[in-house]
Amino acid sequence: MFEVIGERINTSRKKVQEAVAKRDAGYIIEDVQKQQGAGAAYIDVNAGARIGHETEDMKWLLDTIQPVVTIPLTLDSPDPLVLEAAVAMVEKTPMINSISLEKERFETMMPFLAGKDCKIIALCMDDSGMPKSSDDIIERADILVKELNHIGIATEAIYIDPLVQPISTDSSKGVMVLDAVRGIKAMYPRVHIIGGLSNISYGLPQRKIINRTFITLMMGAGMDSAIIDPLDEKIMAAIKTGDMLLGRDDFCANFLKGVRAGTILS
Ligand code: THG
Repeated sequence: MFEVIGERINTSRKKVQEAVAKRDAGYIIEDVQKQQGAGAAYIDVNAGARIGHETEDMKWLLDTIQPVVTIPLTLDSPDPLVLEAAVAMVEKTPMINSISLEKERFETMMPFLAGKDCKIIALCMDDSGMPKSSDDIIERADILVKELNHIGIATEAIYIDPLVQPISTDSSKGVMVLDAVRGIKAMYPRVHIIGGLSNISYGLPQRKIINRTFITLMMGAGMDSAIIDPLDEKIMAAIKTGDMLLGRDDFCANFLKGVRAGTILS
């Protein structure tokens, strides 16, 4: 089944930032319980927006969230030191978000990840920047899988993020990432493909219909998880319907459950 990573606990969101600044645990607890109830498989935690406070904010968020959810956490930071502090605090096997091929990040993250029991999001990013073609994405994914396998991380524990880019500035960006996902899955059928979606619609109006259509195309290409808002019923309905159409919903049971609950509508 498709895995939804709930994206809402991110201090780039105004209300979350306010709650974190005030140490308002009630707001955070209610939000994560809603995300879990809506079907999130993981809760992404990103404390990056209050400059100079990331480590302490991350620790406070983990202390606040961990006792009230049964699902594991996705620890979201570009800073290896923040990730180390966060990994040391979690009880359930976490998903680490993320490693990339950027030299400094790669070289500090690899020794730390060696032999660890965790899931890892690997961004197809290197020091030359965002990938420029589907072959670029595939080549970077190949290096990431080989390197992570080499330090004892199983392919099944790797989530490749091909990096979705805006279609508004270059109309080939959708096809570029879809081709890349098919290429990566042809090479590594057991690797997971993950991503944020909102970048595809950046700069355009009516973004949600773009994100929703794109996620079903990505699912067809082989994406099996995404960092999204699980409280968005329409995108969740598209994902459940996609799972059913791709043969991942025995007897259409989850689809029918969603219809009975009133969350899946035509
Ligand atoms: N890949 C990986 N990790 C990621 C991303 C990715 N982590 C961060 C991000 N992208 C995904 N998380 C979010 C969290 C919140 C929002 C978007 C992505 C969000 N955006 C509102 C918007 O775009 O309208 C902001 C509005 C607000 O302030 O509330 O909420 O791609 N590996």
